[in-house]
Amino acid sequence: MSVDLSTSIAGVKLPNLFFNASGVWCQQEAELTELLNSESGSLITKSATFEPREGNPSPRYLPLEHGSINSMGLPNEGYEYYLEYAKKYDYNNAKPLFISLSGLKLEDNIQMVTKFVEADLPCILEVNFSCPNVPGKPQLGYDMEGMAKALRTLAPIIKKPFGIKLPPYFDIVHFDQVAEICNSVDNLAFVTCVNSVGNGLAIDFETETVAIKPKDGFGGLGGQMILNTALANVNAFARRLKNGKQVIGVGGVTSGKEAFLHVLAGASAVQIGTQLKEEGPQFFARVKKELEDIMVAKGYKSLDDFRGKVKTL
Ligand code: RRO
Repeated sequence: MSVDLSTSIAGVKLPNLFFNASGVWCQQEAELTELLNSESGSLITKSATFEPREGNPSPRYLPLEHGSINSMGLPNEGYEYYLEYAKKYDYNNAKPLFISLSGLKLEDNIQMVTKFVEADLPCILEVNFSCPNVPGKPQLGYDMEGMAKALRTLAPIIKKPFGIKLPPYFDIVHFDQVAEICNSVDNLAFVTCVNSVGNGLAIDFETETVAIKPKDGFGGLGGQMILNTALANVNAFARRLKNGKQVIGVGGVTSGKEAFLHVLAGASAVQIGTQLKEEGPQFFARVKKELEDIMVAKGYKSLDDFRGKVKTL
């Protein structure tokens, strides 16, 4: 029996549900080419700011026993680099292109989305409301009024379906509030849950020293240790979003099993962060095969057969 891993996001078909989480393997064109040559179903570029940025001092990423910590500080080539990439991208290729934008202020996001709209390209925008690592810049995702204002401003400019990258939330009231804001924006087509769990601290027992240099060692947590937070956020938004709005799951996927759980919680696509960084783009072939094997064993033929169908007690 063959199974179908294809999905659609914002009305665009992906040959399979897997792609990179923005920030991993996607800052420069050579990395994006490797994603294109992998078995991913799509690809997304590193969050772009208006101007290029070097980001925070190194070491700024470290794998941990059960995941990772990072405080990259938004290193990127500046939005024009990704706009040029999007202009020359071959959209006949089966993989749709997602572009992540992360302006340091609303005015920057307005200017960047305007440039993408003017270029009239078939790429899909994911606006990052949740970078936890720029010193002195609290993330928009935890400022309900700021997020509502940004969405009310950006959505009419973008016009087409687009998405936002959300931080993890830890309170039911916050799920309700954010979902209400999202549901009020017609062309918001998807939310990507979750960005890294912000401002964790890893300390080496032997050397009694923090793991990364920026912000006295504070950084976003990713990988296996955030799986359950990610699943909760995926499911919370899948339950609350209306009118066909979708959830892209990200967080803690190290094999087909966690990808299966993300879809069961309600994810329409699944992004890979830490595991892609550690294993490289060949991870996509493995995770696809593992999810296919799970689906065969359980008798599911397509993602629709079990998406969002987690049982409660
Ligand atoms: O570049 C980063 O430090 C970073 C970003 Br923009 C983000 O959205 N999430 C993350 O874990 N790191």
